[in-house]
Amino acid sequence: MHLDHDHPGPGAASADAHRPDGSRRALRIGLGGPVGSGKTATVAALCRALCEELSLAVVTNDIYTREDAEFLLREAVLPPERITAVETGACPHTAIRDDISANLEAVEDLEDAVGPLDLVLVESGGDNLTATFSRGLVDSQIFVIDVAGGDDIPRKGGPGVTTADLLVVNKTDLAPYVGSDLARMAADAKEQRIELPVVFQSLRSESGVAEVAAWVRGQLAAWTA
Ligand SMILES: Nc1nc2c(ncn2[C@@H]2O[C@H](COP(=O)(O)OP(=O)(O)OP(=O)(O)O)[C@@H](O)[C@H]2O)c(=O)[nH]1
Ligand SMILES: [Mg+2]
Repeated sequence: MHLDHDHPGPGAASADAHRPDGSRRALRIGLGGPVGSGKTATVAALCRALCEELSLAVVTNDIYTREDAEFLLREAVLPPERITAVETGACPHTAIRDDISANLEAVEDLEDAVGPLDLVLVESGGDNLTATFSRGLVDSQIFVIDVAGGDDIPRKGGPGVTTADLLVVNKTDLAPYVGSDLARMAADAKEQRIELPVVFQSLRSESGVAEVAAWVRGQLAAWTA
């Protein structure tokens, strides 16, 4: 059991940056956030945006199924051997924060099987605003919320909104239909996060995941520097 409720902030590396053979392991980025906010869709778009330039793999977490992994396999965003599902069987945050052993094993097995890898994306099962990843599992984390979940979510705060290395406010295309005030969401997010970055995106728009992909490239540059 690995207990880690301590989040030292962006750029803080998790333990063991090297593999047993001394080579640098892949950068691990976690994606968390409420149910249905667009985590899997963001993972899929990131794979499509980055797979030509990077060696990458994905670990998904679902409570009782492998649906997110099956979606990514159906969409063929990566070759099948680069996508692994962890069935958590309990609250999603347990597997990404409290007992990270199944996820660590999945990440390490992927590196052994298809490595060397530059990047592993770990998607948490959809959870509430308090869910964050252990720094023993991921090096940085993206918290994905969406405009349809209510434009008061950034104001409500919680560790995902306030401490994630990147906050993504997804589905901006839906804002006019659900009456969400994007300017208010941006102001509230700024107040909660001060200097930490926030990206507003619509995966239905032409620019799609481009800004998040650029952020990932920046994280990777810092990791390999
Ligand atoms: N309109 C719109 N729909 C989106 C966008 N991003 C994702 N969706 C849709 O939102 C739904 C949920 O997306 P997912 O990516 O499955 O959400 P998730 O956060 O992975 O969900 P869980 O893993 O079940 O918590 C899907 O029908 C997506 O196609 C977006 O930017 N705009
Ligand atoms: Mg998902």
